[in-house]
Amino acid sequence: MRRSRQVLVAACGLAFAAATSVPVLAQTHSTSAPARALAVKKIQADNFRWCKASKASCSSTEDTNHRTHVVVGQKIKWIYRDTACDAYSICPGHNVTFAGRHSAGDTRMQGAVIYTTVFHKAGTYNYWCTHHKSEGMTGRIVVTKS
Ligand SMILES: [Cu+2]
Repeated sequence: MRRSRQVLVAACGLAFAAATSVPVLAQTHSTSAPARALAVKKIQADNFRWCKASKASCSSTEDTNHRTHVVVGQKIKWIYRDTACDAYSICPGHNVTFAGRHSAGDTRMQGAVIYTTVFHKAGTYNYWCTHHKSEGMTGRIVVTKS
């Protein structure tokens, strides 16, 4: 009995994986569920720039106006990893500032989250660090519906 139940569960799992599962999930959950199901998009602050958290480091020449694509409801996290900023005793750290929202303040601690946010409307949103905007520490979040 137990074995046949396991086989049934495994078969259901395969059938579920083979089916176009995303639309089914979207239909069976409430409107707040997709935000939890989506992977968190992580952006790092490094070399006085913003770039993908999966990169070893940001490029001070390539990552000005760094672009990040997310979908509506997807959480975005900015993480401090800037050893270049650490090397300057006068570096204030970094903040994340949009025209209509911003981090609570500056962050200067390895691995710390500078800011977390979610966009509920599709569009393009520019952001920057107020201290280093003029040096090129600027980015853009492109939010699409799906
Ligand atoms: Cu900064």
